Amino acid sequence: MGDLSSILSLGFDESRELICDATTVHNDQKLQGFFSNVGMASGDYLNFQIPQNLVVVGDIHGDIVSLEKILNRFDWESFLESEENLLIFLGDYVDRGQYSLEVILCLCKLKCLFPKNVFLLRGNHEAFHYFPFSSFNLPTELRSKYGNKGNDLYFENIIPLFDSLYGFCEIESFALLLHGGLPAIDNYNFFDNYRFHLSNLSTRKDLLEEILWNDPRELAENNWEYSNRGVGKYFGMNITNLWLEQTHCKNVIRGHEPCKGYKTNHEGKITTIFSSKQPYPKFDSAYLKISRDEMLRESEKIIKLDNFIEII
Ligand SMILES: [Mn+2]
Repeated sequence: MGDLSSILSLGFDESRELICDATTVHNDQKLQGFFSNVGMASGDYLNFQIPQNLVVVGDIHGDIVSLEKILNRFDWESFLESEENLLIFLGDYVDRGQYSLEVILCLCKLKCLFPKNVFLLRGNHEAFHYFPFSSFNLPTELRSKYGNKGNDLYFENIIPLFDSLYGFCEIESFALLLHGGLPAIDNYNFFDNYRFHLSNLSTRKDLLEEILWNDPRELAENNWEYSNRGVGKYFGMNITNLWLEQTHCKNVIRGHEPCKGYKTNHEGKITTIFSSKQPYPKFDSAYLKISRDEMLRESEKIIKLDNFIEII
């Protein structure tokens, strides 16, 4: 894993320093508002023009082995040398798997090495203090590794890192990227100013809950239904069509649901990518890689993204 394997031998203080450094990079980017020639950040919202190449990685859930395989498969070091290439992670880095801290450190290292082309979105597992649920095991992992210091690391350093993650990404005229799903908007006025709303997710708990927790479903009648998860909603194709029409995008790319590497919903407009294997032996780990030419193909309104998924 080149430089990245060094994170496996980091001591407590060095680990904390790396997490703080990545948090600072995020917060500086959000404050400055603009950061590269292919895109910009405004608070929690990222906006890009179509990059030269795009790689998207779904839920990792503490599976450092799958993460390493994926990074090696697309040769991360040469890929990230060009600032025209983007690497976007869809959230849910921690819990369930055994190596949550190592995954966090690896992603922090990537962000610090390549701040302009590595972007980390927030998953529901990175928002525990907003939406608590019972299967959360990262604090336990940290306590068993470092005792009380592990607790401090979680509350003093990891929670601020999670709060610094981006919430929503738009690649103009191509795709909307987010962890869970599209909020079930019923007021069209929302779209007059949707970028502003999405840039302030930390003060819009209603939107944040849906973005982190929603799932697409093939609903026959309703626009949306309550989710069995107890948080968030199931959203139907009407919601997907509304968002895509209003934003002039063709695809939605999200994670959040375990699957055999990927699945599609809503006539192929939504692609789910899942990149964790160790905690989910029945499922597969995959990532998406697509080039600028492929993203630009105008002839088809919906680009079938399953052609660009690699299962590892
Ligand atoms: Mn999730």
